[in-house]
Amino acid sequence: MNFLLLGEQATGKSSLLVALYGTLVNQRAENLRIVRTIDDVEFLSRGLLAFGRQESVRRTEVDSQARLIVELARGEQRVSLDIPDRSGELLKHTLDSRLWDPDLLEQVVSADGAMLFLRADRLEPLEHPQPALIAETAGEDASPSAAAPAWSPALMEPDARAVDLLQALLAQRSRPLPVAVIISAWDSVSAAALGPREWLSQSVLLLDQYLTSNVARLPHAVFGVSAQGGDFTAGLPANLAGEDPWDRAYVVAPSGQRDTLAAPIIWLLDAVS
Ligand SMILES: Nc1nc2c(ncn2[C@@H]2O[C@H](COP(=O)(O)OP(=O)(O)OP(=O)(O)O)[C@@H](O)[C@H]2O)c(=O)[nH]1
Ligand SMILES: [Mg+2]
Repeated sequence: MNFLLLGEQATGKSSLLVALYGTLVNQRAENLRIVRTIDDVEFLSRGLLAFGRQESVRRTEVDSQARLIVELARGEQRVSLDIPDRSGELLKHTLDSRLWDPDLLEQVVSADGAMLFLRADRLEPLEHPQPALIAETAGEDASPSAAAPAWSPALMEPDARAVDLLQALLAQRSRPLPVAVIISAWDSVSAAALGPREWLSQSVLLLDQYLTSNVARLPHAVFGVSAQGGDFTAGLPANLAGEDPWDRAYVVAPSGQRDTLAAPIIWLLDAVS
């Protein structure tokens, strides 16, 4: 199975792969384990060491060819998994220039499923407008003229960019693409009690509506993911700091139940078969 990670810079793609690898290798996922690793997984082992020190993973370089290629056992079944970890900068460039990176295009056409990444702490709705915005719009010389930059795709809001991406992607495919929507840094969500789907419909409305109206071509499910288990910059609470990285990491499944990092992969495997 080829699964595609879709997300702009710093949306949590590599962090999820690292935590997923830790979960599988340490057999924390019920009924899913690694039989053998096929490619170099050093970047994942390094990531786990970083998580152990409460450090985030490094950003992925544009020319990186890192990928998770493993053979998994799911009960009696054997599944090969190939998940390239490309830099979010490549996707950003594709969206801004409206020209597919050839490598990315090949993956888009051949992928069996995808994970679409959005980072929760960047999308939480603002309770109050920011002072700078108020000043700009209420000021006497706040005419739309001089300071307004020319429109470009880079100025679109993250939810419009995500919809733009899915539209561009569907234009390249005739087959449906199952999508696990990953809300990363879920530990930073203030209204976590809402559950991932409800959070999406409140915080990323346009994407939520687009997914709903294209469910036949984009069967999907929404997961909250905390790959780090918390915010390293704020420091983890003592009870979490003493745990192994694969025990800190968690997923909130579409049902609202806490689950392991393997849950989005299991959903994708089911959606594809
Ligand atoms: N609070 C919190 N922050 C997280 C979590 N996972 C990732 N982050 C933050 O998100 C940043 C980016 O994560 P990465 O996994 O490197 O993101 P990426 O999508 O691989 O980014 P590129 O390699 O640039 O494409 C990290 O440096 C952390 O600051 C999490 O579980 N919780
Ligand atoms: Mg990365």
